Amino acid sequence: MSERRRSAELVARARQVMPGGVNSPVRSFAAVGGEPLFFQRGAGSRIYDVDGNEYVDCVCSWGPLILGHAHPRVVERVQRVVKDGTTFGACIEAEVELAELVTQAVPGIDTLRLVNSGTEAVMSAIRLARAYTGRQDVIKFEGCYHGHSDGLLARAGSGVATLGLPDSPGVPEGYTAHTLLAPYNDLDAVRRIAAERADSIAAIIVEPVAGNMGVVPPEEGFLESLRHVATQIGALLIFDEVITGFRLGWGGAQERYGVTPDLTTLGKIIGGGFPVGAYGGKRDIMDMVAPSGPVYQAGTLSGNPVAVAAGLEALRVLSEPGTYEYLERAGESLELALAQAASQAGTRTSIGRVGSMLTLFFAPQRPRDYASAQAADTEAYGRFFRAMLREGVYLAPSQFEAIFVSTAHTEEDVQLIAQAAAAALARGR
Ligand code: KE4
Repeated sequence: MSERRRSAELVARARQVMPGGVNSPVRSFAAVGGEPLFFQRGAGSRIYDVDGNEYVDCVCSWGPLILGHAHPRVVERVQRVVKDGTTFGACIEAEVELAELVTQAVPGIDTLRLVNSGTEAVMSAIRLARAYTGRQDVIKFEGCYHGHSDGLLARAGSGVATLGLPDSPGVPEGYTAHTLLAPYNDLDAVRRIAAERADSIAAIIVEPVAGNMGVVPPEEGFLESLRHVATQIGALLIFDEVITGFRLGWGGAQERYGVTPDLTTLGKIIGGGFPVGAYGGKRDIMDMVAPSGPVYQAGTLSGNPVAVAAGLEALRVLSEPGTYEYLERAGESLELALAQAASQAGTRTSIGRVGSMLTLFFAPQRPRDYASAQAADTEAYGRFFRAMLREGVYLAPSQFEAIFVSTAHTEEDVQLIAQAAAAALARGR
């Protein structure tokens, strides 16, 4: 591991011209100590910093790179398409193809709208749910993160949790007054809120598998019950599948768990490494979106040829037989290897995993909600993160994020990560 001199120089320059020297808080390493790394190349399961150090990448850009870095088919298609122009601000055939592919894959999506980020997708879905139901309140779950739109920055996960922010200043009281909070996996809390405010609830929004407080799976019956409660009170059920869409299976978490929401938000994987988000759902709901209906939402670069080409090619590669079986096996293998390393080191940890997304919690009991996730020893996680960097493994710079395994990660990578963890945990004792 060579000195990270060039990264250090770039941090100093970056902080002169960008808040915290970063374009997204969670990548600042603020939660794990040390200075952020600057990277310059990715290839398959590996990522390289500007000082030439190589790491096994367990972040995969927070989920989009389910095929690993620079998949040859995605690169080739983007190179071919970009020569014919990057954006027209007008309709193209490829955006229809991508919409057809997604609507065929995801059970709860009849029609969809492409946008440019997960935040935009969720913000638009909430607006649509409020318009469709004529109601204002939204139930969200503590520790779930749905992007940074004003009304949803209440007890959010991901970077908000990472930086220990209760929520965010600058959000007018009125905006979050309509955001009702419940603990994840707590159906009694949901039923209490529903009983008190049934007639004012437009939507229940949930990460069907939480990925922003660390990976916290839904408990048996949780998602089915949310479906039942939403239907009962006339609210829409929104699955935020920005992480889980095309991650946990071809049809996402809703197919894996057999629960169909009224609206679904997507992002990350469907852009193939480019900025793409989407929201979609039942036709009669989506028909309210302009220009079919009165709910306004727009975007200069929505459906642009390059991002759509990358997303289409990535999904075509993902659709090939055996891909998800491979991802399941790789995720399970990594969980077992990490659990063994922790047990041998005598470290009190637990692992939350669904498929190829997992989190090693520095907590003896596997968290079931935000409060129990926050009980994790984030100092210990910081020491572990820094030790893993020294061993050549790049983990998420926060206890409240996920390890993402890609099709580019081999069993050799899994063993390398496990050996690094054993060394890092032994050092951390
Ligand atoms: P973006 O606006 O970052 O594309 O998506 C927001 C979003 C919405 N919904 C879920 C479930 C999400 O996880 C996200 C974004 N995820 C974080 C990492 N967990 C993005 C990383 C970052 O903020 O730098």
